Amino acid sequence: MNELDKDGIGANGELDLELQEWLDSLDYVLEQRSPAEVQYLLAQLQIQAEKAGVSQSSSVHTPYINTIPRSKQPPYPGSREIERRIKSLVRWNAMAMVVRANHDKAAPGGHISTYASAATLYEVGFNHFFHGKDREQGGDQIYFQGHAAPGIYARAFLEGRLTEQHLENFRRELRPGGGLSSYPHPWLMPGFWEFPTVSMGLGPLLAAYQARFNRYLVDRSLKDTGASRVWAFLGDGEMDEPETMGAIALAGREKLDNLTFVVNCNLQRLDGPVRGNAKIIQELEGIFRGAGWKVIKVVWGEGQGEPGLTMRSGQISSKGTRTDGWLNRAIASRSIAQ
Ligand SMILES: Cc1ncc(C[n+]2csc(CCOP(=O)(O)OP(=O)(O)O)c2C)c(N)n1
Repeated sequence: MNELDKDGIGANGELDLELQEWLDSLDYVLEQRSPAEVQYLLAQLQIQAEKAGVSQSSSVHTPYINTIPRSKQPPYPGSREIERRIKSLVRWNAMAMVVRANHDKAAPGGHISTYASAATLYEVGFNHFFHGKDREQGGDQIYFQGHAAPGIYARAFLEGRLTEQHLENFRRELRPGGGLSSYPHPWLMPGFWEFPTVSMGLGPLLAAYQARFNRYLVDRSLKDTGASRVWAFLGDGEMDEPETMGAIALAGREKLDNLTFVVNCNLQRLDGPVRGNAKIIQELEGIFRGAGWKVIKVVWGEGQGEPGLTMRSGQISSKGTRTDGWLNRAIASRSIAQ
């Protein structure tokens, strides 16, 4: 070995030359072979090194980039333009509803940044992933992030399922003529919400148990829930709750491949920023992967800071033995201020 730098790596160009040869070989097999074959070759290299005493500690983290590279992104299966316009209308109405409610002297409050930063995630879910109850085998079950309720109401308004009166009575559901509950709860709005969320940690835990119960129904031949997927939309602050951590461990242990968590990492929680200067996406990836989940990271998108939401259901809900996590970077929390 030549002159060494402080990490024990050759400081002159010889190692770079060696590295280039390895990279060229890798490029060659990447072109010629399938991803599984490349994985096999890399694993063999690692085994060979381990046998020689060169240990490569395994990591639950992958590089801080999108999991699905641009070259592997399929064409978007819809109209980005129309969908973006609908999303903007929904987000505007959600904001108007909350702001108007707070002009009332009762000032009932309401959140808007949660939905503002997660609007694209929900639209992609509604337009491309969620299955309704009219589907054979019952459709999907969705745990909406409680503080995102204004956006879900605003969307239902555009669909004609809620009236202006409902929106005017946001957070005052007992008013004459009806209104909307602050948060999702089937007791408060039986025809609208399927599950209660909002006490942070409740959604992920209920979702994991729901997914496990769905498996139980199949295993006992009580009901065919095989095609149902359970979704939970969560904030990065909510990931701190002990219930959330328990849910991740339970789902991994039980190999619940019918469960997807979508975590909107907008870096804020009511009482302050999430994790100061750390990379929350990386931290969460480690927790999920460590518990046996499959993680898809969406760190950036193609333009204007929008995430690259071009995943096919085949990728996000692939029938492996693992559960899905979908980590998304903050995209639009700024919109409330504009
Ligand atoms: C158990 C519990 N503790 C405290 C709160 C009060 N609270 C409401 S929203 C929130 C922060 C949510 O942050 P995050 O999960 O990151 O969601 P975001 O709104 O940023 O998308 C807190 C602490 C709560 N809802 N539940």
